[in-house]
Amino acid sequence: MRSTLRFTAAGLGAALALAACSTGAPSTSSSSGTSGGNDNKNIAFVQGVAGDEFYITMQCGIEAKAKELGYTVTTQGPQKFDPTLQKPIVDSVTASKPAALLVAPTDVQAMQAPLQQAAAAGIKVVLVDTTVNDPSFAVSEISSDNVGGGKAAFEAIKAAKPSGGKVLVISTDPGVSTVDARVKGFEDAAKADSSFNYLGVQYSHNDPATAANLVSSALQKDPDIVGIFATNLFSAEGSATGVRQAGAKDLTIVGFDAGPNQIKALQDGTVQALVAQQPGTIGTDGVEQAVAALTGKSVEKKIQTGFTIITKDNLSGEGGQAAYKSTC
Ligand code: T6T
Repeated sequence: MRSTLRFTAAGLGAALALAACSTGAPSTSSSSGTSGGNDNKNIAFVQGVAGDEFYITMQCGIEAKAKELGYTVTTQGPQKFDPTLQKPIVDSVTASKPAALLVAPTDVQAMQAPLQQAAAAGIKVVLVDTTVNDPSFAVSEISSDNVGGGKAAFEAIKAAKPSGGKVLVISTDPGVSTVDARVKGFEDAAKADSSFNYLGVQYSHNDPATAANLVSSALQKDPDIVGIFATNLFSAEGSATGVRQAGAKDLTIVGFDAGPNQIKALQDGTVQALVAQQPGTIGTDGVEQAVAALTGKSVEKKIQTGFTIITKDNLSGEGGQAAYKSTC
């Protein structure tokens, strides 16, 4: 396994002490280049959900690398992060027989069979971001160090609240490999530190309004919560709204992902730190591995990408550079 893990946390301690390209419709990018001996130059990208800046940034990386290597990309994503909506998209992609499929499965179990069928049809399947229970059919898997990111999120809360207290996690749904791993990294670290009281995880179904309500109710029950870890973009957006609505001032929110709304919440001071992934790199690595498999070159079975902790302190430098794109 190649590990491209890069963890940059410049300025974290100081800052914490203070405190489309994509729609449901397929979009196609083409290139006039050529590569290899195979005539089929079509790569399909199926996002976890359309309109999510994490996947839009990944799409930008995929399109750029595909163009360089002489491939055409068609991107589609379900309107919700939901396997019942993603499965028909995958089934129709399989029927259209692209050379390769880059896909972020929305559930470890429900997407197993449809993706296995894609691979059985001769399509080179690369899992980008999320995975399934048995990924052995995939030529490669590329994702962030999600357990490490969850642990880093706990450390960020601890840096802001060194005397400890109650901490809560807001996630999307159980069965999503990435966010489950982030919860685990956070939970293990929180439970290992006796000055913190881990209140557990609540699920927002990837809906910011639900996340906001969960946070409001949690703060009514436990007004002394000192930290919230929101495991992805929409959980973080909703958690920030919930904290704002509750008027809670002395609370640290650390969110995974760095879309424009998260950056704004950081600038406003509602959120104190963001764990930014490298979705563009996941995309370019994904295309490289797919093309390696298609051209008979050696493939890396597993690639782990790193993350950057963004705070107000590094926003004008490497933090700002790690922010996600809304368009390519
Ligand atoms: O956090 C990313 C992604 O890694 C996760 O699998 C699902 O949520 C995001 O797309 C952000 O919304």
